[in-house]
Amino acid sequence: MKLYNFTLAPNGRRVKIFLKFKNKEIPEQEINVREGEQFKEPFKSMNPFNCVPFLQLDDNTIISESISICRYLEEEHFPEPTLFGSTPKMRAYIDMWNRRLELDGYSPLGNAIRNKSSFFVNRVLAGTRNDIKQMPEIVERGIQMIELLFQRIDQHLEKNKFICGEQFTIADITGYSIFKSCELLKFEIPKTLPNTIRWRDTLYKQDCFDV
Ligand SMILES: N[C@@H](CCC(=O)N[C@@H](CS)C(=O)NCC(=O)O)C(=O)O
Repeated sequence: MKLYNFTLAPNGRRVKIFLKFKNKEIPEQEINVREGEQFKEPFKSMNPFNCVPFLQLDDNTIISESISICRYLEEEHFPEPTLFGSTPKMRAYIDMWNRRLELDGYSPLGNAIRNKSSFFVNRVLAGTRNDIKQMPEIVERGIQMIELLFQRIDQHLEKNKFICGEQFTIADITGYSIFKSCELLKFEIPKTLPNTIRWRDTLYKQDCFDV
């Protein structure tokens, strides 16, 4: 198998963090998505969504989506230590938190960044080059959504070291990506949400994020 990735891509970093946590390496090939290499062959036929990361299996199956790649790698190759949970209850609980964080935080922030920075003019949607306009309302909505998410999780974090309890999980990798997106947007976590700040600080000390 081979992982197609780009060092500076936040979603690619999620797979790199996963591998670092597992202390594993797999064959990789860099695709420079800033220079549009993903739109050239053979990459564009391999992944019509024109994004990284994606994993090519030995039978040529392509798995894109960073979390799906991590899930496959854990289930097929690197089961321990688990990041997705080892019981049906924990798998559902971790998946629930990961989806909440992605849908209510990471995706809205990603859209906010792509609608704000001049770097993303003509590339507002990942994997496209076109004249879709940047919209300030999407930036504003991203900030509103992250404020709401942080307000909703702060009390839960009072009794939980990581988002799913004592155990570091894939949902914490998504949480870390949320905090890095907040930095890019220069959004500061309100001081009234001390448990969210403590979670961020705990995550920032984990070795696996040094990739
Ligand atoms: N939901 C996908 C998102 C993939 C994605 O947005 N990748 C970005 C890099 S972080 C990309 O390839 N962008 C190419 C572009 O902007 O044209 C995942 O989690 O893997």
